[in-house]
Amino acid sequence: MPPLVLVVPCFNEAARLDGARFIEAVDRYPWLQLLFVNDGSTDNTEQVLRALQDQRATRIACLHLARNGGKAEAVRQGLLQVQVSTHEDGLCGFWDADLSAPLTELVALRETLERRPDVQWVWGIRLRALGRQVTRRPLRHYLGRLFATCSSIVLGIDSYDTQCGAKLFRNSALLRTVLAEPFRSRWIFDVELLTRAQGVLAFTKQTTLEQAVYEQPLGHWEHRAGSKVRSADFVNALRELLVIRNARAHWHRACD
Ligand SMILES: Nc1nc2c(ncn2[C@@H]2O[C@H](COP(=O)(O)OP(=O)(O)O)[C@@H](O)[C@H]2O)c(=O)[nH]1
Ligand SMILES: [Mg+2]
Repeated sequence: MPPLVLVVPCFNEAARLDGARFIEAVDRYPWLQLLFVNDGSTDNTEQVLRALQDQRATRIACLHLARNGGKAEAVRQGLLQVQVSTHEDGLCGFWDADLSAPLTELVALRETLERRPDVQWVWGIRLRALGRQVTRRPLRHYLGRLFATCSSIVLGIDSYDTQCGAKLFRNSALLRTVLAEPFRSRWIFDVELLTRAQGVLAFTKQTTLEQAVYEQPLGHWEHRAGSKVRSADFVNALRELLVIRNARAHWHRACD
């Protein structure tokens, strides 16, 4: 069972962070380690995370960033730290701190990586369908569908749901390469990850993005209050699609 280090970005999460659920997960899954990235929080997040770390010091680590740089950079810093400190055969990922996706969802996502050696990344998606418990606010759901359509038109990548905060990766050269530079987008770095990976894979010619990335519907997702994302950020997200499209040529050239 390869170890899995899960990066959990936290910006002012002191009131929302449910420490007991994280402790329960590390106790239940011997392969799981947590790396919380405190992204320059101005509330008590640092103290809350230190108390959590003290409870399971060998399984829970924290990275405290001095200044708030946004989720994209916090996740990048966390995943980069995992790359230097863990084994090449290992797994990593990132997960939203509010546990909209419960940590029990890790089992099925991880199982796909074990069963499918050809797959590099397994990304959770929020597919509303019978037999699944996916509860979202209608506005967020429909904006999400619209965004996926726009993203597919602008970038030609047919992802169903790039913005779900439940994603796993292999610790491979592909991941290290796409993390090498800071993201240009603040809101939709997940789309930028796919675009960068597309460039790297086109260069190495070993596989395609469609083969390397597997979108897997979650069994359970539940809307949590206290989101820092506003509906108005939808416009920012659309603008960033164009930024990513412009940067794509630069990135693909850098891979050549
Ligand atoms: N590092 C960092 N994380 C953030 C920031 N804003 C949000 N997050 C984290 O991103 C995750 C998802 O945030 P949330 O507000 O629930 O967004 P939503 O679920 O997409 O509505 C949580 O783990 C947050 O702590 C930020 O400025 N910096
Ligand atoms: Mg959330």
